[in-house]
Amino acid sequence: MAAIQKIVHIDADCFFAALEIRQNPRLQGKPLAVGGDPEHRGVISTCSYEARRFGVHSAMAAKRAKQLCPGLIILKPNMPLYREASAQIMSILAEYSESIEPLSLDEAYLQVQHDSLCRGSGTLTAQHIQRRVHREVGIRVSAGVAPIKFLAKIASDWNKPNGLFVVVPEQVEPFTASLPVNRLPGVGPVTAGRLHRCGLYHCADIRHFGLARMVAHFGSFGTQMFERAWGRDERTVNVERTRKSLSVERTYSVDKQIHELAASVPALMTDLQGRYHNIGDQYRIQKVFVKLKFDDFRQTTLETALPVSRAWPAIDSYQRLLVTAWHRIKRPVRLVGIGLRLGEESHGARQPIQLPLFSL
Ligand code: TTP
Ligand code: MG
Repeated sequence: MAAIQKIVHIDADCFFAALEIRQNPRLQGKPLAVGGDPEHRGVISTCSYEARRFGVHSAMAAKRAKQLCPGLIILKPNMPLYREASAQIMSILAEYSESIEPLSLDEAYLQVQHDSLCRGSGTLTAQHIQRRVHREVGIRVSAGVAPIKFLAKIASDWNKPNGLFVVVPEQVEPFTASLPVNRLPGVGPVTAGRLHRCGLYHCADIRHFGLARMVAHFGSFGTQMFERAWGRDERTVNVERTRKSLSVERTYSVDKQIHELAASVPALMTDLQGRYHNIGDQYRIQKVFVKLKFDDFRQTTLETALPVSRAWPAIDSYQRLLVTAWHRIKRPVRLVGIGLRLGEESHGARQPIQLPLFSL
């Protein structure tokens, strides 16, 4: 049997907003967001917990956020500030483990090692990191500890903000049994709705439903959900993680017709740009791609190289691809996705692309 792993997942609390408050403490306690201009179709990147009480959240149109919370202060993003803080956090993490997998500017997995500081205790490692980030970076991070990767990530979200939640090996089985299905990785509101329609609300229900029926209803993702529902996740902390693509997609409540596809692109591109910044935007964009899922659940993807001269794809490059892809099946569309295929770092010599620990 493989040795039990100890994995810590760290995720900063309202990262961009917390750094803005650190820079200007008078913002403390106020509903604050970082994002684009409400008058120019701007989108919220994140917001303080005070703003979240009004229903404001990431990826929401800034205009809508202002309607929900008229007193909302919206600041423009200051990426250099966020990158510097991210590098500081990652270098603190590096003191606690040699195996770190950064997922974005404010989030990483650590494999706890026996011979490291804190001598192999996941809980102590998490507590030390939380204290040090607060003291040295001036913001709070939440932490999750578990023997399994996806549970460590769920655990860091469990008691946010400034939370610490530990799932010990004996708790894996009962903890996952009672986990609501929308907590499983990759399960958004649409899949959660489909699971609920099958009578599946908690992971225990998925276990009883059985693998065969999960696959019949949800295809290969059904297998993954079934595995996770039993608390199984073979993945280890992946130090050499390379990012090859980045994408965003939307499932629409009413199917779209061909003439409506072009209008869906600007909002998707704003989301994509947010994510690209979030991974540190140090990757060169090599190709753009689109994905369409039709009302009969058939899907197609299509990609094309980005002209070398362009740093960021033009809206019409996605719009043209969508139309070409649509002509393959010619049916109403339930899901539109757009994405980037990423190449080596945009600055510096040719080398394998990694998420660098200290220069995110
Ligand atoms: P998250 O960790 O998802 O969010 P957060 O740190 O703001 O809040 P939480 O306390 O729930 O963890 O993302 C980290 C940063 O990435 C966030 O501060 C802003 C940026 N971001 C975007 O720009 N667009 C997005 O859609 C999301 C989700 C995040
Ligand atoms: Mg965060």
